[in-house]
Amino acid sequence: MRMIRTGARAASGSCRPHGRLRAAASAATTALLTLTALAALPQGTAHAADTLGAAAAEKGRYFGAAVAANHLGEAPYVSTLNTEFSSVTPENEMKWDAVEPSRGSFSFSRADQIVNHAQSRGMDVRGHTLVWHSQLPSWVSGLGATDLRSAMNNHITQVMTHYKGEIHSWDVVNEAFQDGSSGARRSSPFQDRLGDGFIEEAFRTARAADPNAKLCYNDYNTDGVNAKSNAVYAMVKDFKSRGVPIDCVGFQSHFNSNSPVPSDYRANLQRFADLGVDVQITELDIEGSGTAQATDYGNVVRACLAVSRCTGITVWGIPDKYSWRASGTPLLFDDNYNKKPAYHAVLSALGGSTEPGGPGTPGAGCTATYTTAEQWSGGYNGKVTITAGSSPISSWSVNVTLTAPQKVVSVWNGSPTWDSSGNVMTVKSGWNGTLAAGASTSFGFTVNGGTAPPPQVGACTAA
Ligand code: 9MR
Repeated sequence: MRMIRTGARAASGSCRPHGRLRAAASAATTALLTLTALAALPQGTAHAADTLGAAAAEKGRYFGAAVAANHLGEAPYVSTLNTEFSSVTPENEMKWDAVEPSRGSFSFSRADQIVNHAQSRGMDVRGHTLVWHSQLPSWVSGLGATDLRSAMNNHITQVMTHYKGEIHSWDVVNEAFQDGSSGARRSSPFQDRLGDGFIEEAFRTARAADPNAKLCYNDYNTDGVNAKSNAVYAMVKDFKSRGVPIDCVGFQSHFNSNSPVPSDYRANLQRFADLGVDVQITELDIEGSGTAQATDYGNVVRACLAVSRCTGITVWGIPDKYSWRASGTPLLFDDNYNKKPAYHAVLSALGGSTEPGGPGTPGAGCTATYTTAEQWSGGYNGKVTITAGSSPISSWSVNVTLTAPQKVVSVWNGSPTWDSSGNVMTVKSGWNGTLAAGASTSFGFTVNGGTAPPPQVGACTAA
């Protein structure tokens, strides 16, 4: 059956819009249902989506996952994919070694499996990737310049034609720049034999093959402003000024403690968008767990939402166990497909609804951490930082216990009451009770009557 369809794709050589039309029809149906649902709600009741894809759609974005064809037989994998995501990226199935393992011999069956699944559910598909130094069959690396040029252009043309009209964005060239401070292109068969011009040539060939697909350059370690992202920025700026067809830049966003979410992440996305291209977060994963991981995920989503040309986010896998970095538990679902705090932070950042404290919402509530801000002989200023868990909160409360003769003489950014002993102070939020998932505020207090022992700060409770 696949053979017939593949043959038809190749033979027609023209746009096969059924996939896109089906997706559009499905989007229209969703829009209609959303409108109906909104109309049915009592006036004044906020409507909040309860899946990643639906919440992102309400913000005009897609929310996707990298998908591996060999997991499509696993029921909870498929149901999580179908329920939560509106876009898929084949994790490995569209790479050169998978689709053209020997010269001129194309094999699309694994990738087709993913595309068919996506289409049957009205999901978009990101194409990943056409020209990359990795997962490149050895026959390509062995070619001389002339042969390599025609092999590259043929590869782009054949693959894009097979999926013509069915891919919303293609990673045309992947990871062509070096890490570090050089800003140079990475050595690869393409770079070494064809020179800098191979990237431009690949984009021009891609535009001719499928004029309706968005053409992206995709890379990692380009998420903040740095030498590597500056080099990519200069290339995109040059392409735009010379009319080389490029529509989008993908920021892979693989984060861990060595490569944390940069503080200028949003600003970096924005400066690329300002060049006149869309930006997409293409391979998001963040190693870690609990509140810290949730906070990072929420910040990434908020950065994308703050940039109008950030059109979508793809996480690089569904459950942690299938991540390329499984030991770092970097994804939104645990090995049993339970939603992690990071999931709730993402849904909440997208404006979706999560049930605070409900089943499957570990990390909801708040945490309180104490530091001594200033100290002098006979007293100190204490500071307590309150951080919301994986769901937004509207008020918080913390107990602070002092040891006599220490006494609190003033409190700011919180509203205190004391127990009968005078040693236990309960501080409740005032104006600063409303916190987004993962967001923080603090209150402070001055103590006279000694500096030791430090105050005991109890558990934070939230509503
Ligand atoms: O997740 C992919 C993993 O299964 C492959 O073994 C690996 C091979 O290079 O590629 C992984 O995906 C990469 C993506 O295609 C490009 N950016 C980096 C990703 C993580 O390595």
